[in-house]
Formats: sequence, C-alpha cells, structure tokens
Amino acid sequence: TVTQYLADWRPYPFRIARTRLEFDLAPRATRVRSRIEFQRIGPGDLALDGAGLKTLSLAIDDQPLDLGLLPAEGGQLVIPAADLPERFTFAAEVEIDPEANTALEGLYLSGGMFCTQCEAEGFRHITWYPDRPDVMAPFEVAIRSDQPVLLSNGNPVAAGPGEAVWHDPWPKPAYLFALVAGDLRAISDRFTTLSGRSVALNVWVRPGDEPRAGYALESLVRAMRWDEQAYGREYDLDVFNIVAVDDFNMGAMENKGLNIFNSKLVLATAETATDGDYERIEGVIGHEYFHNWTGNRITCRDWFQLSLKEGLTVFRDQQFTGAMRSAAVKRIQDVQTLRARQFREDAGPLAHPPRPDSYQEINNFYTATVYEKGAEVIGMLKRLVGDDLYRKTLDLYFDRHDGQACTIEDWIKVFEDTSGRDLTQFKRWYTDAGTPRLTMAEDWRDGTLTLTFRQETAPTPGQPEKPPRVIPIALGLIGPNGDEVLPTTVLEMTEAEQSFRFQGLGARPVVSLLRGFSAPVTVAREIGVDQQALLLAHDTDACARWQAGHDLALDALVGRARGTEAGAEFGRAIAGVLDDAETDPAFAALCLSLPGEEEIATTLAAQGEIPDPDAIHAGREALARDIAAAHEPALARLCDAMADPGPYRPDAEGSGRRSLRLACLALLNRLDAGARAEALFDAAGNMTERQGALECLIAAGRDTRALADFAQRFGENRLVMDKWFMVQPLRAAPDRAVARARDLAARPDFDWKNPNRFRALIGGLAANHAAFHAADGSGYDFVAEWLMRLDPVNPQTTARMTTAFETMPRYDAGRRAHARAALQRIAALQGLSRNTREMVTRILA
Ligand code: DPP
Ligand code: ZN
Repeated sequence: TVTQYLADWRPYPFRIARTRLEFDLAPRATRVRSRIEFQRIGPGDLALDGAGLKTLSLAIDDQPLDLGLLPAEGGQLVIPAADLPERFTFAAEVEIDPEANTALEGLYLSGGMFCTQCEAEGFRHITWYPDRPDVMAPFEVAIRSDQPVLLSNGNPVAAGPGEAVWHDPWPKPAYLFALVAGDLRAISDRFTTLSGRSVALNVWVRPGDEPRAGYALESLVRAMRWDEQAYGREYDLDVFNIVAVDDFNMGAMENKGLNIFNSKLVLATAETATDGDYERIEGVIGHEYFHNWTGNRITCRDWFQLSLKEGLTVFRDQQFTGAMRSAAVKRIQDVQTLRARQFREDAGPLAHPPRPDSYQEINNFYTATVYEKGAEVIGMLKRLVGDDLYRKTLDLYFDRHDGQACTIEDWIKVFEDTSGRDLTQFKRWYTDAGTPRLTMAEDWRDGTLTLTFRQETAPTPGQPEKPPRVIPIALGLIGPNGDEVLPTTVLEMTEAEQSFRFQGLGARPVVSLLRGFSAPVTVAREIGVDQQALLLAHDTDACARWQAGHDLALDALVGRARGTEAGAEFGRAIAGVLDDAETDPAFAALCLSLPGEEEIATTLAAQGEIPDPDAIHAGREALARDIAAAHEPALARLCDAMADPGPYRPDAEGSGRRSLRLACLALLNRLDAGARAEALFDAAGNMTERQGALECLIAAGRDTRALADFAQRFGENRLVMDKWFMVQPLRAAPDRAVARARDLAARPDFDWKNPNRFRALIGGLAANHAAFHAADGSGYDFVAEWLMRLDPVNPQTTARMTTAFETMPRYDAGRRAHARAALQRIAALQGLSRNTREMVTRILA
C-alpha cells in the first residue's frame, strides 16, 4: 500500500486546452473514446491514471501507441517526455463494465440508470486521464444511448434521438465530471440571476416521483438567491440539473451543472419524509449548489486541501439553513453534531487535522474533521476579523483565485491581506489534530473578576506536541438578578495560560462562556448548579443558555451512570423550561431531549473513567422516568398543545412544534408503556409524527402491530422502508437489538448492496450504544460480519462504517478484546480493500 504525502506534491507538467469524450453506453460494455489536447508547461513525463480499464487503443496525434506501455495492473500509464511534442492530442479508446461496478465509483448502474461518481478518484475508472484536482479543462461530451434522457456537465449543444452533446466551458478537474442516462422526468423552474441571466432548473427523478421533488426544487431557488445576497455569487451556466439516484455512497455530489444526489436528499412528501429530512434536503441542496463557487470555480490543488472546499461549503450551508430557519436552533444542532462526531473522532485513533499531511485512501478523509471542524475554523476566522471584513475577504478570495486550484495557504493569505493580521499561529487549527481543552478559573475581589484560562491538547496519532492555538473566547456576564452586565465580548487567547480582568462590577456575575460556541474546544470550569440554572433561565445567548441546561442534564446522567440518585437540580430546571416552552418550542425541545448514551460515555471517558454502557443506559432510562413522573401534567399538556393546527409545513415553526411534541412524548413513553405513542402513531398525519411514535413504541416493546402497519403502508417505498430498517435496531432494548438486527438482515428485502439500506440496518445497530457495545461482543461481531461481506462489493461504504469501532479504546478490557478480535478478523480477510485496510489498521494501532 502506498502512502501519499502532502510534501510530495509536484505541479503537473501539462495544461489541458480541451477534453473531448464520447460514450457509447451499454450496461456490460460501454465504449469511451477520449481526445485530450495537452500543452507542455514544465518538465516531465506524461502520467495518466487508469483503473479497471480494458484499453483498446492509445494514440498521440493519431499515431497509435504500443499497448505494451500499459502498466501491468492498475497504476499510471507513463509516456516518456522524449516521445512528446510541445502540444499534442492524446487519444484513447477503452471499454468499461458499468453493470459490474458495485463499488459505485466511476460509471455505474443504479436501477437501470447510468450515472457517475468521480470524486475523489473515480474518473480513472472511466478512462486514462490526469485524475488530480489541479488539472482543469473545458469538457465536450457526446453520449450515445437508447436511454431517453442523456445528461452531462455544462450547457446542451445538441440533442437528437439516441445522442446528446454537452459543452462545459468552465475549466474543471475530472472529479467534477458527471454523466447520467436514464428514463427520467424533470420538474422544472427558471431562475433569473443578479445580472439578469435566465437559468433553466431541473430536478430529474424516476417517472412517478415527480410529486416528491418539489421541495428540492424550491430549496434550489432559495439557495441561488441566498448565495447572491450573502456572497454576491451568481450562477454561470444556462442550465442547472439535479438528478436523484437510489444507489449512492454519499449524500450528494457537486458536479459542475449536474449535481447527482442520493434520492433520500431529494424526494420528500409530508407522508414519507420527516422534518429532519426536509431540513437536510434544503441544507444539502444548498451545500452542493454553493460548491459551484467554493469547490468548482475555485477548487483544491490536491486532496490534502479538501477542507478548503468542504469546510467553507459546510460553513456556507450552515449559514444558509440558519437564515432560512432559526439561526439559534441551527447553531445548537451543529454544535451537537460536532461534539458527537468530530470530538469523538479527535479523541480516538482516527484523529487527524483538517488538513492531513498523509493518507493511503483519500476517500477515508471525507470526515467530520475535514467537514465540520473545517467549518468551525472558518467561523473562528469570521469572528476574529468581524462580519464586514469577512465579506471583503471572501470577495478577494473569489476575485484572486477564480479558475484556480488552491491551498489552505492561499485561503489564509486572503485573510492576512485584508486584515493585516499574522495568522501563522491560527493556521495550527488546520495542521494540528485534537480538541483543545479549555479550563477557566475565576477570582473575584473588590468588584474585579479575573478569569484565568488554560489550554491543553492531548497528543494525537503522530502529533505528540501540541503548541497553544489562537482561541476566540466569546463571553458575556450575567448579574445575580439575571441581567446581562457585559454583552458579548471576544477574548483572543494565544498562550497556554492567560488572564483577563473585568473591573467595576457591582456584584459577582456568572460567566456566560463560549457564546455561540465560539471555538471547537471542550470546557472545564467550576460552576454551581444555581449558576447553571441562572444561565439556563437568563442567558441572552441561545447557545450558552442551552449549554447550561445540557450541562445540568449531563451531570445528572453521569451521576446516574455511577449509580447515584443525581438529577434533582436538572429536574427543577426542567420546570422552568416547561413553563416557558411555548415561547420557543424548538429550543424547549432541545432542552428536554436528554443527552444520548454515547455522549455520556464520552463525558465519563474524558473524566478518566471507563464507561459502562449498561449502567449508562439504565441510568438514563431511570432519569427520564423520574423527570417524566415529576412533570407528567405539564408534559401531557404540552404534548397536546403542540398538535399540528393546520396543514403540514416543514418550516422552522411547524417542525419546532413537532419536535417539542415528540420530546414530551419520549419522556411520557417511560410512564405509559407506549399508550400515547400508539395513539399518535394511529392518528399521525405526517412522517415526523409517525416515525417519532414508532420509535417510542419500539423502545417500549409494543411495536408488533405498528411495524406491520408501517410495512404495509410503505412497503413499496425504498426510502421509507430504510427508516423501518433503521429504527428497529436503533431503538430496541439493548439486550434484544442484536437478535432483532440479525432477523432483519435475513429478510429478502434487506438489499444490502444498496448503501442506504446497509447503513440503515448496520448503522442503526452501531448507533445503539449499549447494544453495539454489548459485553459479550455480539454487537461487534454482527457489524464486523457485515463489513466483511460488504468490503468486496463496496469498499468506500465499508471503510466509512468501520468508524463504529473508533471509540473502542475507552471501554473495559473485555469489550476491547471482543472489538479487537472483530477488527482482526476484518484485517485478515483475503483481498481486503485498501480503504478498509487503512481504517482498520489505524483503529488497531
Ligand atoms: N463533495 C461532496 C460533498 O461534500 C462529497 N462527495 O458535497
Ligand atoms: Zn461538499
């Protein structure tokens, strides 16, 4: 296995003036003819990437090349510099087999439809090409096929029966190439850009799915308008196409002018999609659209720079969702996701910086760190320079780098140039792994509050030393009567230890710390429960307010996991939340949803303890029951008051009310053994309520009738049945979940080669903390068995799912031994993919 190093990057010695491709599509034998016009710009041989190609001919300026040049298996085709003129056309004809392509990289079939996925290195499965992001070219693509709809990037040039030609004038790297051919129907709209250009918008789906594509199309229009308003970015082609496909390794892909989406991120109706699905559809439609500027017009020089486009584009989609919905709720959700996924990654054997400096398989680096932490780093830059300068900096970035393949250094430089700051130390956020732990000590005397902060980052694989970083600490001060005595102020911490003084205070205030979650750090501070309750009641910053309640809940849950009766203070605080719930239902729902078992385990581990999954589960159930018993009337009243008043709308207000209703229901469920849930399941007018009720019924062990009813209603709908496959292993009682998952896996409709279905069932079990970490190893064994089965079929999805094991080092010796044995069985598999091998090796290290 070859490790790639950032330090080894060298410029490509050729420029491509034009890339022409011709496809004769056939499921088992597609012919691809390429003509690539190269021009030398530096010294070196011509190296072309190819994988799994049956090469029929190669030529330089129409002079055939000896096929003996072809590499033995895989690898690069190298044509010596001496054999090449300054300018030449390289031509190849290859044959590929889309039907055999179960890995879903390159050109493949999904339900009879041809489609592609080329990021990161899929194009080499289509033809010989410099498959690296810094080689950009305009593309002309001709497609011949009997499929009725033939699409590629750019603008349509010609279309006749059985043939279409597309031209993409914007130079792009091969990873943004896309082709689709199938029996598709569009729902369409038009958009007029800032400067008055008219753009045709299409969302392409299978016949019959048209009524489910409307929300995606509306989201696209909102995204286009928002990017013009917020960033001054205008769309640049005559058409924008989105295609929904059922078999897809990721969420969606930003191919120039032809985005390809996992159908679960396109198709939605009130009956089939939850509020969360709608929000994700809007967010991902935005994300892929925003890539047109941050990713496509300005792309990455190499894959080590992946966060350059992903961190920035996640940041932009988060802003977009915040603007379309509730900015405060969105921020809290993002903080929760970051903690659950990225902090977890940063604390384990897979920790890596947002800009890694080596990898074996780049597909293993599409991670929470590159994406979500990458976005947090940009949030910090914005906070440090301020909103106005942020906008000016982005203008400069677009201006200076349009059409280029860039690096993190280029990105940092635009901030340095507009702000005059030296960001050398700040850059550590990109190059250093690990989550800093921020400790705050308080000293109060004579009206002066002195805050002393210390920062510390634990070693991560390959990075023993962690010099201090720049940490923007946003804080405010709340007086004892609940009034804010200091509005949000941003402190810039740059040293390992640093003090800040606040003078002239009348009475000792409570610090509202890390407002807006101003830096991706963990916080340790001495704070009493009364102070936490004061912040929960009075903090003006929604994030810090929610955090105060969340900390109270976590303290109680950690106490319960240790076998104490903790939770009285949290119970009292809940009374205030319930009283106030109707003023902001979405916020109240966030406060009423108890932190999950995984987070409790993380918290215990951070305090140096070995988490016991069974005790964590039992303790959390007990606390939920106590809270429900103490507040039953208020919870029941709210649950009814939040019933949908009118037609279903997937907006912030409607989804906020439903989330509060379901949060109350989940607590009451512990008292009534599913009685309320059953009533809601039967009366549900939308999938949000139906799925919420079903999850309660499964947790209560009262699900037989509901599951049968659900399957009967939605048996024909793959996306809805994915939910059915997911919620059972996820919500079942831990001692029954593995057996249940095994039963489900034996069903004929467990179509495990479909990534959505596989993730639903296997991922559902892996997300049931106490079941996956069962003391007898049965959870690990089940997941490992299926990973071994999937690896030869689909290495990418297999490798991603090995992350279920990344927390293994924090558990007891018995569990660790079971997990290691399961991973070693995977490692010993004959012909294990490079993808999975890299992941398993890192986890076992
Ligand atoms: N580039 C895609 C995305 O994150 C993933 N392949 O949008
Ligand atoms: Zn992206």
